[in-house]
Amino acid sequence: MYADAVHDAEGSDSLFDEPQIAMRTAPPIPGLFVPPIRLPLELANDIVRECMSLYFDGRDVNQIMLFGRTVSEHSQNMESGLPTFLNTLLQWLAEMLRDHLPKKVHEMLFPPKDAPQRARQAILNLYRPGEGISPHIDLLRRFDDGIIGYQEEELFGGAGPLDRNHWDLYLEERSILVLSEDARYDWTHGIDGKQEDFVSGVDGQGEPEWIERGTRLSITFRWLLPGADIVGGPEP
Ligand SMILES: O=C(O)CCC(=O)C(=O)O
Repeated sequence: MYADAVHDAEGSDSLFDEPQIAMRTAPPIPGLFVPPIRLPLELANDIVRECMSLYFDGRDVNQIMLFGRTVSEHSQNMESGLPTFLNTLLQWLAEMLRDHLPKKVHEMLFPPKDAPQRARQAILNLYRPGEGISPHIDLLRRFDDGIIGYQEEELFGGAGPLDRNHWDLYLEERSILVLSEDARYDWTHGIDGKQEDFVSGVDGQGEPEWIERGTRLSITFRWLLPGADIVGGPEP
């Protein structure tokens, strides 16, 4: 995954077509968090199984959007509207991210039960090797601050020098990413459509290596802004 400052119209690919080296740790973009935790293998396998059998197997689709409902304060099921396996994932994320995010960010992503209820949207994206997603900022008038991403398979990265407004980040299998504040509003993010990525050595040690892409499944959660669940009007 890479991040570009929106103000940087030129982008920052190497002038000499040298491959950029993907970082393995998050660049210093305010509001971007890539905590050093991984979804447990068993839970990850369950999620892949559910996603593939419910949405992708035998169908020529690579993206699914799911919408949660704004539940009433009397509802027992706080995540009503999303399938159970996504609620299980959210519960795990809420627990595990607690020690890795500022309290304010954690509460934005996982509000206390007595906070006003909001509706989540989940997007499942399936990427075959060579596929990516164009740089973008998630829709400003549809989604609020606070985006959680989970990726099942390897991604890529590469790091520009510090004085550039472009960063390449290699996201390890089963890693978690949070976009908030500047990272959500002032930077675009995207995935180059490549077959392999040039990635820095583990812990920044050793030679960079080429890593072949596999099939990648990502799940992202967003908050719908009030009224954004009503479709059919002008695009927010
Ligand atoms: O698949 C990803 O990790 C990113 C997806 C994304 O940027 C999006 O759905 O807006």
